[in-house]
Amino acid sequence: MKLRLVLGDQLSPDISSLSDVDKGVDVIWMCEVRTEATYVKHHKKKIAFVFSAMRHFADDLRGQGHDVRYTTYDDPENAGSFLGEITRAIALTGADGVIVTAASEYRLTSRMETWDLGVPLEIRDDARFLCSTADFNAWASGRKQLRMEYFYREMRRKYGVLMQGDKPVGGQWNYDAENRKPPKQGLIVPATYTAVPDQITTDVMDLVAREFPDHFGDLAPFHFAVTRAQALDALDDFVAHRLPTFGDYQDAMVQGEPWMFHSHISFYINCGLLGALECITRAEHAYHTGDAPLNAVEGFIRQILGWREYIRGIYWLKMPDYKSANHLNATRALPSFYWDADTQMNCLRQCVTETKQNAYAHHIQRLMVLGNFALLAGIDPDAVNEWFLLVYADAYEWVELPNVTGMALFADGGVMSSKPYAASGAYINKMSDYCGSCRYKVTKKNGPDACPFNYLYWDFLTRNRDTLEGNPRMGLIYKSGARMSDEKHAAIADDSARFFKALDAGDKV
Ligand code: FAD
Ligand code: DLZ
Ligand code: SF4
Repeated sequence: MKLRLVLGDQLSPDISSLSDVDKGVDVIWMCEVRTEATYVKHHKKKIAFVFSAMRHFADDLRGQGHDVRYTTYDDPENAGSFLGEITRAIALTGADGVIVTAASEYRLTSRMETWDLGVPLEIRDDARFLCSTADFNAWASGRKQLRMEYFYREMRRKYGVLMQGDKPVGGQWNYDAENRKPPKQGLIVPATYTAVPDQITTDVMDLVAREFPDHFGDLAPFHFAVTRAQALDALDDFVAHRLPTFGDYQDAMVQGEPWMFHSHISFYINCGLLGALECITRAEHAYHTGDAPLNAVEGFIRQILGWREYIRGIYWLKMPDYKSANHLNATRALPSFYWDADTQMNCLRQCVTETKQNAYAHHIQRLMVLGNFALLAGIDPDAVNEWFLLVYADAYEWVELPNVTGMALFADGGVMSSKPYAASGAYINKMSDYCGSCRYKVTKKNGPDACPFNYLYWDFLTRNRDTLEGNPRMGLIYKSGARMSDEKHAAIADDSARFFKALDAGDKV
């Protein structure tokens, strides 16, 4: 008799640990454990989501006739960790072996490899990703530079997605240039999918309120899908109502519209309720039936078939060193407004507030507002990573770390992106309506009323000149900086020094 351990982000009926499960003989073990719920102080909504989805998944498996043993967080017998639980499970069931799918994160898989259980432990590959770590490593080996675009094209060919023979449908691989429309006035954004919490979710919410009162974020209202059927409804809802416009407004931000035209399915793909390929197939089908244009469908598919797989490949290629990367030697503490949104910078106030409410922010909010500020202000990557890992319901280290360390902070020195995603207030003003109701003036470059992103942008370039000036993609910007007058440079330095002094003193900036 084998024990099959299923983790909270392995809620897929086709998970490799269950592929040959012997119904009526083997025991499937699932557990809510303190170590996982507290290795960072996850957003309350994230814990509620994972626990509720786990409990529903266990019920689904039971409905299919499996023997599932489930340890709830408040069970007095709960051993508090996976190792403790699996040791207890072996003693209880007399299992002669344990089978588990490798954890998605280095932290856990490396620990699992050291488990001494007294019975054989089989750790199986996670076959749910569309590019295995071995295939990614083979693709990466010998390349001087890793770029997502070339990886993505190979994935399109490999899976025959949006292909006409060996050519991309429409003649172009990438319609990114058509995915950058600023929001127009009066844009109507469809509501996101909302599920009504059932008794299981309500019980979990009570537990989270009781056990994790000091964790970040609002627990209610809670409307995430927590079953596979609901997650499929959420996917259908996206394809029907938001996919057609996804491409146009992929980079746009609108005050009071946290969800925009994005899919809001990362939570479900990452925990296993949805398969990556089925999301891609549904979007491609909408293109072929004429229900969504190519720029939208290609843009969406690129995120999943390209970015998601690429990010995961980079993670396993570069761990464990990736975790301590700090190419720009950034050391500033995380400002308190990342927790309480108490800042006069309206863009940051909106993005933190929505993160707190929803355990979600869309990509451009994460990258060009929250990440951009951390980059410009030189915030310690460890602190930024911890924040991003705990605030979002879709956050697991394999996907969070490369996005933060690589994409947002350039802390990996260019493994992920060829240049830092640094931007002044002009970008945020172009892609959002945040600046209109900000205390700062985005058109002002210097002085106490100027948008801090404007002078911090140039201060960032000056501070990191030695590291960045040689980057071929930064040459033009450094040349234009060199044309600025000495007075202008002095004003930038003064404004930045004043801003940082206030920030570091804990004043409201
Ligand atoms: P959509 O915009 O609708 O995109 C569709 C899907 O594509 C997503 O559901 C996701 O599965 C995938 N995808 C898109 N971009 C990326 C990307 N850069 N990396 C990996 N997958 C991607 N994503 C996470 O899943 N977890 C994280 O912890 C996370 N942290 C991030 C931190 C930063 C600083 C940045 C810049 C990005 C981060 N992302 C993370 C990527 C991206 O922002 C989210 O996947 C996306 O916002 C999820 O919302 P959505 O489902 O509405 O995505
Ligand atoms: C995110 C999470 C949380 C909060 N709690 C649990 C848990 O109690 N039990 C569990 O099996 N999984 C949980 N998870 C998801 C795990 O953290 C995730 O499976 C691993 O981090 C993958 O490396
Ligand atoms: Fe953000 Fe600057 Fe615009 Fe204010 S003016 S919202 S700080 S970009």
